[in-house]
Amino acid sequence: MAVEQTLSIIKPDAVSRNLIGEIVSRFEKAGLTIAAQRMVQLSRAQAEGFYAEHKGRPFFDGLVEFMVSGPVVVQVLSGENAILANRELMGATNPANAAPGTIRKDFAEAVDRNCVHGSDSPASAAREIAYFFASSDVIVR
Ligand code: RTP
Ligand code: MG
Repeated sequence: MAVEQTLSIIKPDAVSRNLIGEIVSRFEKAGLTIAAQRMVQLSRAQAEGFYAEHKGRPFFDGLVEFMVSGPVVVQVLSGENAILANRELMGATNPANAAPGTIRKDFAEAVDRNCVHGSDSPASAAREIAYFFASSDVIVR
């Protein structure tokens, strides 16, 4: 098993509904540790750059609009197989399809307001962590 880091975002819908603590608690109870964390109001350019892989998709403009609609919490989670472990805690992209006990099933209202983001591969994690954090900001315990 490999210790990995992954980029997590607690999205504007979850922040505005005071779910930061509930969500962080799930990460910690699952054995992931917070290696970096910051609240940020994304600019449009930041949100577009972060989701650049989806540019041109029909949901792209709405996704960017949503991600700048309020502050988000960006975090680096660290732990054994952190990338997949976080994706499993999050659940399916559409909360209607997410398994019981996942963050999206329990808290999210719709596919376009789905509470959390998590990196989907080691390459994405490396890019996304560097998008928000200097290496000196990331403290792996
Ligand atoms: P994320 O990147 O936010 O962690 O979500 P994900 O990997 O589970 O899903 P992804 O395919 O990367 O899509 C990014 C975000 O775009 C919105 N989306 N809407 N209306 C739609 O059909 C649709 N498809 C995707 C979701 O909010 C998703 O989280
Ligand atoms: Mg994704």
